[in-house]
Amino acid sequence: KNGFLVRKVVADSDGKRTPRGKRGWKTFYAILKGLILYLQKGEYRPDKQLSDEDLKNAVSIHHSLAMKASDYSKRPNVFYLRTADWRVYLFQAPNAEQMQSWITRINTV
Ligand code: I3P
Repeated sequence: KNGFLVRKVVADSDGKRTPRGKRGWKTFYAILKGLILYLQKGEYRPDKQLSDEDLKNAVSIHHSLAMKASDYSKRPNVFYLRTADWRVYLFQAPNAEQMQSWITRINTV
């Protein structure tokens, strides 16, 4: 599954609160391949290669959990992703249908 997602990093590994200055919303083109969610920066082209920075932003979704962020009301269509090493991200999908589709895909790999 692919598509645009806007990401906010809430907690780093071990659940440590992400420091100020690194908590802003950023748009990525997300590519879910196997157990990795790749987050590609910049303009989308179908044939574009992942940069070193993109690879650093990749998230392992093995033993992760995605769920609707019902407690987050500043933006619509936002879901949480909690990874096995207790990183926490918020992702904003373009619409409710896309949000549900990402949640289902992430939770059923
Ligand atoms: C963050 C940015 C986020 C905001 C976050 C800020 O600043 O303004 O949009 O989250 O607030 O820390 P920076 O880009 O300097 O990291 P919201 O959009 O959810 O308000 P937070 O620290 O309360 O999460």
